[in-house]
Amino acid sequence: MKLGFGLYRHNVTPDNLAFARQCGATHVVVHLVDYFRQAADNPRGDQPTGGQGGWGRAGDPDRLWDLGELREMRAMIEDHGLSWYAIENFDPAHWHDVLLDGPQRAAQIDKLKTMIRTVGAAGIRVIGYNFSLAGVAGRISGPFARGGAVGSGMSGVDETPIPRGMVWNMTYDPDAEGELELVDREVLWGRYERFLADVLPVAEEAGVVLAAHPDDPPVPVIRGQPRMLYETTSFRRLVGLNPSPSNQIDFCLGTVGEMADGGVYEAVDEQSAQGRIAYMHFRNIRGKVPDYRETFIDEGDTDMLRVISILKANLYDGVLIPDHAPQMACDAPWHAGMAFAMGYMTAAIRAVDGI
Ligand SMILES: [Mn+2]
Repeated sequence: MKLGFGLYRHNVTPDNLAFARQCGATHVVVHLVDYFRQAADNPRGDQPTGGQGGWGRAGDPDRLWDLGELREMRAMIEDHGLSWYAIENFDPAHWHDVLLDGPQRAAQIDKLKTMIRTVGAAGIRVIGYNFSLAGVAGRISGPFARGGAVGSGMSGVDETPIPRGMVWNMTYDPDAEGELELVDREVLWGRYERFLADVLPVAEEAGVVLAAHPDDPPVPVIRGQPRMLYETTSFRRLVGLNPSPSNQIDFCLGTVGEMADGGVYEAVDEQSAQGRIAYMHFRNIRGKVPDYRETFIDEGDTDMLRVISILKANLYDGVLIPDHAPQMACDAPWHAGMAFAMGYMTAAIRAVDGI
């Protein structure tokens, strides 16, 4: 298995790429959507929690990922001795009506197909995504990790309705009025199946894997809308929707660890045995939804070495990235938190995998 590092768009700088390599990463996962663009309550720090205003404004609906731009970023990544393994998340501006089954659905499916082909042409093998209406919602931030390190958590479920013009915690139409009407969970699964049927043939042709992130936080209903990937067995249904080899999982160990049913190891085993895990967010937590806390990687409920042992037994060859990590008390809280996680992961992989 491989050690990777996740970077938000504004964090893709020569210094941070050098830092990732110095931490032992060989691969990077890049979020191309700018989650920090226009949200006054989301300063460019670690990661937004997902308040009622979401993560701010979605991007430009007419500006798709561009091959030249991706090649330029790839060259910068490779200049630092790293490989670009995955892009994480589509911009709601590009696919809101796929999620909502709105009037622009067909045109947006075409946009997604174009971008999947572009990603394949740029030599990037994986796109992580979230098929979710509320997206990241209702998380809190506080001194939850050892020694009062600040991280994310959850304390009860946000029941505030999602305003129209917002989906997956970003606003694509600030002028829309009213609230999103309630969508039935089975209707949502139907939209998901249709999306996969539309884009997976193109992904296969382009040599690209689509990797689904589970609903974060994983509760059955949040902001009044149902979720799909909130149980440790939900991945089984997702994979069953479409057998394409490009239908895979961005296995967020933190999110799956938060799931109420407690089947985290079984899910890692089942999905890695079937070769369905494209990459893993390697993050630890304490507690379950709707009341959990993010911890340092070595102090949570999940036995991280047991997870690596399961992956090794199933010959997992994908990437592990730290996802996010508690901020440490020093002049560089984000860097220190990530370096701590990377050091732990390096040792854990070496101890179990022998590399
Ligand atoms: Mn995650």
